[in-house]
Amino acid sequence: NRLDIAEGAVLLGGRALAGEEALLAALDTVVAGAPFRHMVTPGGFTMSVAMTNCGRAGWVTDRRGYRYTAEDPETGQPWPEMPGAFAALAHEAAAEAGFAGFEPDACLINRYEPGAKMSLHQDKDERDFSKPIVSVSLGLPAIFQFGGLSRSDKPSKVPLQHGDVMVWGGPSRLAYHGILPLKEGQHPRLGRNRINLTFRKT
Ligand code: MD5
Ligand code: FE
Repeated sequence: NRLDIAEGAVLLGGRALAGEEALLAALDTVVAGAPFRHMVTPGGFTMSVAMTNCGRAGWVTDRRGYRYTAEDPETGQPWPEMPGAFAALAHEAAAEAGFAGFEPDACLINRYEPGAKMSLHQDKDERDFSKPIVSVSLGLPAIFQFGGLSRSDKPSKVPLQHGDVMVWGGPSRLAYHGILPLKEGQHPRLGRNRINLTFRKT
């Protein structure tokens, strides 16, 4: 169940379903060590998406800017280790999409409740854009906006469901993208939440 969305952008529909319980158990362990929090943008806005991280590096934002840190600023402790089930899924999905040898050092975990959104942006805080980004959708469905390399390119809409895995590499690595405000709903396993695991090599 593979859909090519654009050059380098591959949707592996339902790819995370077989390992879902292991992923959710690992997620609970990560969140116990590094709870979700609403970070503040450099412009002073509190994000509607709650975030945490695991792996050697974690993505953070505050009034000083966006960056990767080795420690959770809330606890002063290293981010929780990347669970084996996370790393294996990211590695396998990347290989299936044509990006062999992907070893992410960062996993940003986004939690969307109904109404939460992510405005159109590019992911540019990493050093090596030849590495893909792997993203895993869990819980409530969302509508992903997939744009072009210019902010003004009109984005297309891609529905993302529980268990879908997307790989963004090649020319799609720097495409503008976002998530439309989440619709109200109840997911049997995750309630009123959408969780997205975003794997990156920083
Ligand atoms: C999400 N998160 O669903 C998305 C999944 C973020 C973010 O955008 O920055 O946390 S990652 C989607 C993505 C990453 C890199 C490139 C592209 C999409 N793309 O080219 O469309 O919470
Ligand atoms: Fe992004």
